[in-house]
Amino acid sequence: MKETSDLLFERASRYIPGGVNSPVRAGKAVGINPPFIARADGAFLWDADENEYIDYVCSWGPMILGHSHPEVVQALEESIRLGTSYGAPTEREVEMAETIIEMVPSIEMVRMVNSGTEATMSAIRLARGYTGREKIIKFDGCYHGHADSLLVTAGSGVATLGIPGSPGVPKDLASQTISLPFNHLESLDQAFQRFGPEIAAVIVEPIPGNMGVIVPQQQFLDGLSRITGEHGSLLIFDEVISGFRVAPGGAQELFGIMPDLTCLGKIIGGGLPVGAYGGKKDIMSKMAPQGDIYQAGTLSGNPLAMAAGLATLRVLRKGGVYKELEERGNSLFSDLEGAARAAGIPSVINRVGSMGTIFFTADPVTDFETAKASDQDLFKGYYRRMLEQGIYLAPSPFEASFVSTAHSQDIIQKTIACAEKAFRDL
Ligand code: HOZ
Repeated sequence: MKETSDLLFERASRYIPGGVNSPVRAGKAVGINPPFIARADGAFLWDADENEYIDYVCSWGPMILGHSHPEVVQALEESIRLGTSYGAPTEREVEMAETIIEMVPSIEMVRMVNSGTEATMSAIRLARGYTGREKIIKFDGCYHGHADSLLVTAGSGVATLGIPGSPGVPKDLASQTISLPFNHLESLDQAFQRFGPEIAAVIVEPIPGNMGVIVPQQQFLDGLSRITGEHGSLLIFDEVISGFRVAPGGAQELFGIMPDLTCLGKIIGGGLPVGAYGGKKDIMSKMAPQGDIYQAGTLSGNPLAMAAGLATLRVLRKGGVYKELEERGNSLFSDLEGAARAAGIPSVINRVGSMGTIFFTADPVTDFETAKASDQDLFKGYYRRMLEQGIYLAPSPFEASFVSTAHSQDIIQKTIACAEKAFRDL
């Protein structure tokens, strides 16, 4: 029964484009009307009709401690009594900057913004201003938010809805973006042979999560760092999803790479709207008012977002959290793989720590082409059967599932039992 959700969707569709404030969640790719969520706690969500779901979307990544974690709630309760926005510097922003710099290996200086899109957009402007060059390289299926320069062969909603590129992006700007296949160093080499002196930056999700999860080859990431260094271009890691998720210092810690700039978001706000970009001091100090490259924001460093983010990072820094996340991620995804195999469903699991994706295909999934070759009808059938049993997954084959510290082994085993049934019925 989801009568109330359906009524809400009908109402929403009258006044909000497609009835939603972000496209993927409308559920078009899987042919559903979305449940409207009323509340959340731990690993669970409840919709407006009181249906209960085990949540593997985790707000698309931020809820690494589960929903309404007591330490985050307490920090917010204390903070809200002190006012909600000042548009002025605060001690908490300094604490946040210090914490990020301690945790993320390559960051020496950082600027807070309000979303991942703002972070990547600002990092691209900085790279262009710093190098005096205009072209950028990205990778097919990587999604870096919806800024004009970055909506080229993008993942996430753009891939889910099969949009080739968005109307409204000036052709001249899009032509400055070169999109290459992920995990293919040769194409990158060739692009640099041809355009090297014009390339301001290479931006990459070091662990792509927006075409489903793709595991990067170590030599690919090493190559990105080497080639950008040789050509005087900047390497930008978009760690909006992988930051604080796969290790305290993100993918750059896991793979031992020092990018020039890093974009952050999601976890760093503890579930409140936030983003950040940071990197080497000589580059970051070009930002206004220290330098002349401009970027600003009234709500940047918002005290509530800082309080929730700092509380989340404090919990994550306690010993054993990442080991626990690895164990739970491993249980979920390896048992899922076993269940699909037992049912004779061809599948590939791509996982890094507590983020992963099941692709319905027999062949390895290493880039956007191979991700798109997976069986999307099978995904649709699987998604709907899981939702019917109260398992809330991202409604797209091109997104990640996330496990939080609130997903106990019991919850994971209950999920596997639902998957077994879904695979049997497919
Ligand atoms: N583009 C985000 C997922 N990779 C958010 C989707 C949504 O909130 O609908």
